[in-house]
Amino acid sequence: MKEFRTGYVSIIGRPNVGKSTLLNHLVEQKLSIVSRKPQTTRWNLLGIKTSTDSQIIFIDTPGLQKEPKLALNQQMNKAVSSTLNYIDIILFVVESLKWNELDDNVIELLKKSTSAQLFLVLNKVDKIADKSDLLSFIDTVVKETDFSEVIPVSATKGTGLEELESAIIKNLPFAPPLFPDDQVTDRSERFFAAEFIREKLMTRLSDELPYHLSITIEEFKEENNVLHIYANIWVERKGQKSIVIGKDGSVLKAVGREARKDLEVMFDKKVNLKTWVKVKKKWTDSTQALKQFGYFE
Ligand SMILES: Nc1nc2c(ncn2[C@@H]2O[C@H](COP(=O)(O)OP(=O)(O)OP(=O)(O)O)[C@@H](O)[C@H]2O)c(=O)[nH]1
Ligand SMILES: [Mg+2]
Repeated sequence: MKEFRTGYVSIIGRPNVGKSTLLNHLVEQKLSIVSRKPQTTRWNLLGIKTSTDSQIIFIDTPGLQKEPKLALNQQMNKAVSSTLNYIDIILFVVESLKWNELDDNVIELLKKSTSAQLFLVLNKVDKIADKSDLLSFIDTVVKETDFSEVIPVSATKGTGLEELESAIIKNLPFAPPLFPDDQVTDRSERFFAAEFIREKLMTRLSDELPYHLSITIEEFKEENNVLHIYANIWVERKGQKSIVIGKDGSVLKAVGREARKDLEVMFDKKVNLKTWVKVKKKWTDSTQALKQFGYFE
């Protein structure tokens, strides 16, 4: 019998390169929220993939930011660093052909803070018309750093994901599994309820407003086969509250409807979702508020 391999694989990169999309496609389930805006992910999230001879424990992390000022953003960066001392492999995700100084910032941190194996994952290759551009991009990037693997992928289209997965498994240590084979994440149902609501708000609201929102779940109970979920949406100012609610409650209704659909798929149950919008001044820069909203684990 082949020996079993198990290990932690952290997905790290600057905001918006497609880390969460990659996690979802690797575990073949929507766990992590995705949006077109940078800084969507705020917490580390495990996605566990178990097969007959391996268990890969992926960690999706927030996009690493350069010198963040607000307490919220500092906490997001800390979440990334907190994975660095126990992981086996890092998937350093970049957007193909779009290297910028934030990528330099990430690679600098990785080089100085971890001895884990470094895989370079070049995402969004579906956007490249001329593949020779990709080859010259790879040439430039690998000159600077010693990567154990360099793998072009498209997280949305699924290109390269099998190659990525087999390269990961080959490089994991021999060890028994750490989680039961039917467990796919470490997060609670409440966590997903809050995140799916936030995702719909991020998609629907423009500009800066999504960065001033946080969700708490006040009630989560099952009665007669229906899940009743009551959530607070926290904003920083009164003006933001009326935007989130929308004219005659239109925005909040649409968000509730969309989030409920996703939650019914995830929990395989009917969901009754109620939301309230509340103001907590300057919560993004208050350690106390961040604790109350669950940002410190
Ligand atoms: N064309 C294309 N778009 C992609 C691909 N992967 C992700 N995207 C898009 O890129 C955007 C950002 O994706 P996310 O998965 O949220 O990126 P992220 O790195 O997790 O972002 P943060 O959580 O903000 O750090 C979304 O609009 C995705 O649909 C890909 O392979 N091809
Ligand atoms: Mg993300």
